[in-house]
Amino acid sequence: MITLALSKGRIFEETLPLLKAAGIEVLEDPEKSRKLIIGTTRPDVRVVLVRATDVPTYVQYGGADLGVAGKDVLLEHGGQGLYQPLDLRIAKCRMSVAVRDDFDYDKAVKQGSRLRVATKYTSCARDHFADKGVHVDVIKLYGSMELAPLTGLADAIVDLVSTGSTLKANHLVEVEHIMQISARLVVNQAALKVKRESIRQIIDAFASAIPAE
Ligand code: PRT
Ligand code: MG
Repeated sequence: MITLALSKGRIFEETLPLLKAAGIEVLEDPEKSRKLIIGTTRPDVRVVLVRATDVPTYVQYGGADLGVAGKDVLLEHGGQGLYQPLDLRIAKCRMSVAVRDDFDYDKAVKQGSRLRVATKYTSCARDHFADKGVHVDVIKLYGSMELAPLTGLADAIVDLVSTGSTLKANHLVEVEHIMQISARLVVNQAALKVKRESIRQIIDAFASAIPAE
């Protein structure tokens, strides 16, 4: 049996065409079903639905043989024990620094002010500001980062941006682009040895179906 870990929402939706290329179709719609384990048209392949941030953990410890996770999630997890053969170029966005539209970020940085930064991505945020030589207090949040600068909790946030409409709706502006994000295929290293043939076939089929840049 091959177990693939996916998260509901954009990762699941955007992985479907890649699965199809591997001859795999899921038998249930996770938005309608409450099942956490979904069968596929291949009796030897099943999908487990987990939180996006739990995908690397499931694959690392062998709860799943393969998984699809955003680069943001993998960087925060650390990637220990994971083989990352493919950038799938799906679920794309960018990781950015944003502030209130009335906050002078460049001035604050030039003055060497200590900045309060709220984010879910504490490790990426620390690395980014350390590289810039900017002193920061990083505040860990689990959601709705956009609210932090509006309430005075933080001067800036590090968050993912795709269309920019969430920032705009909350009177925030992007002031720095940290990195491009897309989802990666991750594989458990022990599973790759034991189930080499089946996993190779899936990796090769996914590779042939990755969307063009
Ligand atoms: O939502 P939930 O709390 O259940 O979990 P999650 O946010 O971890 O999962 P999900 O499905 O939202 O995201 C899974 C992966 O999709 C992330 O790890 C990213 O790699 C990738 N991805 C791509 C995104 C976005 N685009 C994205 N726009 N993840 C989140 N967003 C959010 C962003 O955080 C912000 O709140 O969308 C909002 C901004 O969108 P725009 O279009 O208004 O700019
Ligand atoms: Mg989300």
